[in-house]
Amino acid sequence: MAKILVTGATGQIGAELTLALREHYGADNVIAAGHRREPPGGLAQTGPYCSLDVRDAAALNAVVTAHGITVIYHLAALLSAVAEEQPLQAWDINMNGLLNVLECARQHGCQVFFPSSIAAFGPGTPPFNTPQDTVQRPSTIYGITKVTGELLCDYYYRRYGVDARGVRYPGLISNQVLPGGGTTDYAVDIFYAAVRQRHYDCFLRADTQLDMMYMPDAIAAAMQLMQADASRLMHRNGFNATAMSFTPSQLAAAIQQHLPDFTIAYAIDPLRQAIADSWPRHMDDSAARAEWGWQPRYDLSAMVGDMLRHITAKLRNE
Ligand code: AKB
Repeated sequence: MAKILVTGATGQIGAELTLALREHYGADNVIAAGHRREPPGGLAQTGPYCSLDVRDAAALNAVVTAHGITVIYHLAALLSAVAEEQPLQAWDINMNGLLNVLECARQHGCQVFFPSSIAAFGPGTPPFNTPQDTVQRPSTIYGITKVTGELLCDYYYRRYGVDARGVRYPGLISNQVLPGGGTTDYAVDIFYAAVRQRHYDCFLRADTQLDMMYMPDAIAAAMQLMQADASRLMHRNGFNATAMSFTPSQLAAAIQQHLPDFTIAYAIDPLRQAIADSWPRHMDDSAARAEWGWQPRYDLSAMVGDMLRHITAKLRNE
């Protein structure tokens, strides 16, 4: 039976992934690790939790040894906008954290999941039907850590046989834990504002088209890729994976189908707009579909209906 460690387990992906892994592999087999000393509600009640800074290699090794870990989902990282405010810290957490995880995986024979991002591309990348293998010259520190991370994972596989795998996530939309400091966060914030005050001031331009994915699909992608037959994988890390691609004005129109009095205005944040403008508009994810059967369940309209239902219920109970 797999013994799984999830780093960054208190974050947007980590919190939901931990619960899904516990459901699948048994609660005691999934150790959640986060930077907070006290685990947040759901994580504490459903299984083991430890406080861990991934930059501390000795502490990471101790957790892996103590629990006999065989698989690491490494999600601890700073996101794009906050990384741009603190580039040195972003490098430290994103790169030294990953290097520690890969070294630990090499020593203990663990499988590794590393989430890359659309941020691994840059202004020189073809923006539409962005190929799986193409120019990767990101202009953000976050993107630089993601493309370097993809290369490091490939290196550890080739050089040491570490079974590292990963996808390039687009913007992720979810309703449990808020994203912290990303450029695509508007696509989550908008739902809370729509339900609370029927109005949202968007920090990206109306026509900023980006790839997106609903969290249940993001969780399924990670688990499916990790379970995929290795002999079918031509790539291993940085699989393009998307579910939908829309602009803020298209998302607002989809919300207005449910809440006709919802309005949107635009108050552009130059930092996040510049980051978004450097990313592709819509990726070609045919390699993921062919090599491990990637198939998203939620399109724009299914995601919007589900998000509004969940956020309405959540805010009613607050
Ligand atoms: C961000 O906006 O930084 C992230 C991402 C696309 O990687 N959501």
